[in-house]
Amino acid sequence: MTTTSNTLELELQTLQDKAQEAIASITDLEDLEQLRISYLGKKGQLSRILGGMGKLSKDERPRIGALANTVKETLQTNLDLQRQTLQIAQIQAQLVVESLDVTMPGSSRPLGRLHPLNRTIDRVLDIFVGLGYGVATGPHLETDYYNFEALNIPSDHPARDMQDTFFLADGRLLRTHTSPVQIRYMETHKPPIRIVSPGRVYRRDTVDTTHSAVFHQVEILSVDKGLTFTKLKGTIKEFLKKMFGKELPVKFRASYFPFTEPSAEVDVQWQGEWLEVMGCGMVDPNVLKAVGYDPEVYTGFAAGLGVERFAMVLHKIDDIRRFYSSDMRFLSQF
Ligand code: 2NM
Repeated sequence: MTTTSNTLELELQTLQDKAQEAIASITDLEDLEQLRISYLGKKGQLSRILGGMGKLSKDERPRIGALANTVKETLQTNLDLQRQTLQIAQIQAQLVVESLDVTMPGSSRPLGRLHPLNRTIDRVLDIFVGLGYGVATGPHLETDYYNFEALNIPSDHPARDMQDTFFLADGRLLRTHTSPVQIRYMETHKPPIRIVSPGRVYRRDTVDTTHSAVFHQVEILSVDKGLTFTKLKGTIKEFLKKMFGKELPVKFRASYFPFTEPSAEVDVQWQGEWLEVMGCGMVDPNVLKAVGYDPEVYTGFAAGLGVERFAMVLHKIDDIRRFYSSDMRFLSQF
């Protein structure tokens, strides 16, 4: 064995010891790759040592070559193992940082809800839709004809004072009830018809606990051959039963509306009190004539309720203005 081969053998052994120590102390994947390049890369330390093999004799070369291969494989294995260890450590660290405690309470967000007036309207509509009625809506700005004339309320009629009206300079007005929607519907549809009309209405009233200049109505209208007051009563009783959740004593008390004859107010006995909840009647023949229906062939019944008033008696609300004041302490109760 020559000095050169001994020197190379020693250098290889030293290289392996140094490299193994360095590999074990590395904690970063990027540093580990730099280390691999510096030992096993093309211009690395192992290549440099092997550059000296040219000086070896032919019979020394295989032994040193084999040793060099072993060193290379050993270092490669150590590098691979250390890389795996670091990768696992990196994933573990990431899992700690990114982990979520799914048992932690979430941040709650306030949930929106429908306004009690809209909830009341929706319930009324659901019931009449269930009875075969279609929903009809129309303009809030109306003409004198649709709001009054066609509804059998001529200009000198005292009923015009009953619903003091907001007029525009051009003679148009804010509808005082949803009935004009039904006039428009009858003008464009042949009987039989069954419609329910919800909407906002306007009256020049002094605001107090039971009056608002803007409020809401739902009106129903049915026109067909052979409709009678008895059928009107049956419809209203069925509606009230569904609205109050059970059958209650109901009273039809004679009243007056210009657009119905006969007319009645409907009272319902609830929690020991008689409550006036709606008005109704058989559509006046003059109204049927105004829309081109023959009152000798068709009869109609109609009914209307004030949504605010209905919700007030149902929920024992003392002041109509509570509906419009956006007070969450009030609104959250419904
Ligand atoms: C009510 C009471 C009685 C009513 C009448 C009509 C129409 F268009 F057919 F003539 N619509 N609604 C009516 C009848 C409304 O509300 C208290």
